[in-house]
Amino acid sequence: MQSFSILSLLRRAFGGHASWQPQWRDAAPKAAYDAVIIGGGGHGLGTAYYLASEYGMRNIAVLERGWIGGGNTGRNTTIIRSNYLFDESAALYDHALKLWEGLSRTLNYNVMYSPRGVMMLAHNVHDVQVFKRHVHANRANGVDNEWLSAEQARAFCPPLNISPDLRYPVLGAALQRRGGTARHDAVAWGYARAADALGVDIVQNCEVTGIDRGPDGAVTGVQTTRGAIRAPKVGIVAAGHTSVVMGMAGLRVPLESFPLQALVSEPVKPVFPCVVMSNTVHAYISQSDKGELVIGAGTDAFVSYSQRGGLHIPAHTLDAICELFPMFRRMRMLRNWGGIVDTTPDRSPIIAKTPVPGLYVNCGWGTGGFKATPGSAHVFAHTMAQDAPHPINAPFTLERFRDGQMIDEAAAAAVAH
Ligand code: FAD
Ligand code: PYC
Repeated sequence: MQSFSILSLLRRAFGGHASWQPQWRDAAPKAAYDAVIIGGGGHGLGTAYYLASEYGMRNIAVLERGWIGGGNTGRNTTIIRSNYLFDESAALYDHALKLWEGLSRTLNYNVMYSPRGVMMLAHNVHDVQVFKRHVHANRANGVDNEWLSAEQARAFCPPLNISPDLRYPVLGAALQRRGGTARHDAVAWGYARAADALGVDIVQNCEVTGIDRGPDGAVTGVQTTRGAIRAPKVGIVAAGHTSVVMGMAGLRVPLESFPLQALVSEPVKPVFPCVVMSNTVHAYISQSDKGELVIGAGTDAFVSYSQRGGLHIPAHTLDAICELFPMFRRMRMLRNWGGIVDTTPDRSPIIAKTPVPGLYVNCGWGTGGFKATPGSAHVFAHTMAQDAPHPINAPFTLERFRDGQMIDEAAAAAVAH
């Protein structure tokens, strides 16, 4: 009888590699492509996947200066929802939510999308009014959202403390039942594997250091730490560093980069059934499938490219968590980290052509782009392939900051800035 070691069983199960991470060709870059994407996060890899799968563009590459998913995609608290206020945003984020619903099947890779419900707590009259306004606006757009009393909120999330004695008592909550979480790095891996299978080159450890333009001003390619690459189309999807990369083409963007932090606890048995967010006391929390409580904080008050952030921010967040969920007071926190988020003045993204022919940009997701990953990638692929925006991203231009056509989603961002 044949015997198997655990390692050989894992190798058989995971295609020859004793790892949960799927394998793709870690390609060396070619000298020329039909298009390159700068940035191997979920948005960049997803864009490459849709360019290949929906537009037949297979001679393309994703250039990542570190490792794929090592940016904000692998650092976020994975909250997915589409309860934004304005019509333009509802269309964009709900497009993404619908794609999340079938993404594991589309990619043939389990991204662990879990629509467990996202509940946003109201702690004062202003919160109640704002959230009710969101509930009504969302429903008018066909996006699910409902108002709960404090008692209904606790029935939905039993660990929640609704005592009127709290410094910021819970007065009610807005609940989007289709909202939830997904496994962040699986999203990068799933898109990478599926794009690779269609012939896309994924090049890690390849930093873009320059953008080349021809005599007519149009893009002709990029300079990288692994040599020059020619390409008539270049997509910038480099969250946290968009201003730096756009600067290589001589363009300025209305973005500020801030550290945003998160932390996880020691793993415990399933105890927390949903996602809860509170902008007023400032905390948001869910439980991962590994059992860790996943907790997020606000941005630091100063701009920075540091992937760390000030210590007082997570400390303040833990105060808020302990007041709202007293049963977590004795838990230990395991680790915390930061990511760099690019924030626009109206807290909405830019997904657009730029004034430089052949150069496209997808940026400005601030604290909230994970939820948008499939939708953003899908419409950005359309924009790059057709050299024209998809109707869904048509309002998310660079020019709106010049023309005043803002889409102000500061309240829906739900993270303290
Ligand atoms: P990234 O994953 O950051 O990918 C960009 C990539 O570009 C990086 O890998 C980087 O290395 C690469 N790059 C940069 N410069 C270059 C260059 N010159 N050459 C080559 N490559 C380059 N959003 C939500 O919706 N829900 C949440 O719960 C949530 N929580 C968050 C919590 C934290 C702590 C943080 C930091 C963010 C959170 N976000 C959340 C926001 C979300 O993570 C981001 O908006 C989203 O992941 C951005 O994805 P991306 O693919 O655009 O960027
Ligand atoms: O956009 O839902 C969100 C979010 C939660 C935490 C950080 N961003």
